Amino acid sequence: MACQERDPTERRIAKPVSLVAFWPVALYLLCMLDEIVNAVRNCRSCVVLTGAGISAESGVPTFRGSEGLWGKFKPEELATMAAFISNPKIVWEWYKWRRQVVGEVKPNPGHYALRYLQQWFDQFTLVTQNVDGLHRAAGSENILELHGNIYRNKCLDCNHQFSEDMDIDPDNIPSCPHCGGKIRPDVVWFGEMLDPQIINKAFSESEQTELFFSIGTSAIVHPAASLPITAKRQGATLVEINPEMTPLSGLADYYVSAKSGEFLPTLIERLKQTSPPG
Ligand code: BJW
Ligand code: ZN
Repeated sequence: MACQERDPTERRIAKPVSLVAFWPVALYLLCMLDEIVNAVRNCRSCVVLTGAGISAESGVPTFRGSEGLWGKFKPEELATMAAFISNPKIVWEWYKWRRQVVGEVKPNPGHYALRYLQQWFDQFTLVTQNVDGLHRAAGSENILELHGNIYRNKCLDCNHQFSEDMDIDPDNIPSCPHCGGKIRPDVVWFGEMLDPQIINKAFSESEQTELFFSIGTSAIVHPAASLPITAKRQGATLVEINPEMTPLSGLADYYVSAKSGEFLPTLIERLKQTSPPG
């Protein structure tokens, strides 16, 4: 159910602009901020979907866009089962490098803002496509990791998960103690099914939620990209935060063209001023 009575055709788009040169637009952005604050105050349930963009301000590269990983590396050579079977050494070298990158970074103000946001709701679910563990590091709870976790390993053959830290040597990939299969990173590659329990829970929360935030995702990789569409169809208010427009922007009730690490802390500050949690 939608939490606010509004004209469903109404759509708000905010762009970051110089406050001096474009003060009417800045005022408009402030009005939209207040409307999003009201949506938070009036809704009891919230689902947040995050993508690589929320970790960009921590220094984790995104996948798409000019600076994205897929601009430098071919996904079909690194993020598919076929790639791992034909060249496990290259795939492990790539993941070792990425583990090092995410191991050196910290959550940013966007991650921390989402930890605070959960306090304003009876039901709050954080669904992330990210494998970097930064939401947990920021203290968020109730996280659904759709695409796995880069620090975890699993067996290629029997799927057994290994949560303990394992330093993998790409020249000497360890075998599963249960079945002898090769150890691989516990992430979801293209063409692979997501964990049914996790994706089903994400869909059922999205179907029931009153408010849905899509943050820092290009919204093109399915099934994750179907979650905000499902929520909107079921009557949720949809807010998108992304400096670039995506296929979702036209559907969103509020499209905020801003960095999550800048907009989300502003939202929390405004919420604290006008309606403290609880
Ligand atoms: C900022 C910012 C700032 C920057 N603040 N924002 C239906 C239709 C068509 C295709 C399919 C379909 N269903 C399934 C498919 C196939 C495929 C798919 O979706 N392909 C599309 C590319 C078309 N999906 C799958 O294969 C999935 N499996 C599946 O569906 O199984 C069933 C099935 C199998 C076979 C056939 C059909 C069905 C699995 C998908 C797995 C994705 N895996 C990866 C790698 C994970 C492991 C790893 O990390 O190594 O997941 S790919 C990569 O993309 C990664 C991400 O989680 C995912 C999404 O990317 P994300 O997070 O959106 O990042 P970007 O880079 O794309 O966008 C960043 C955004 O941030 C940008 O918009 C910026 O503007 C923004 N931004 N700075 C806020 N400061
Ligand atoms: Zn095994």
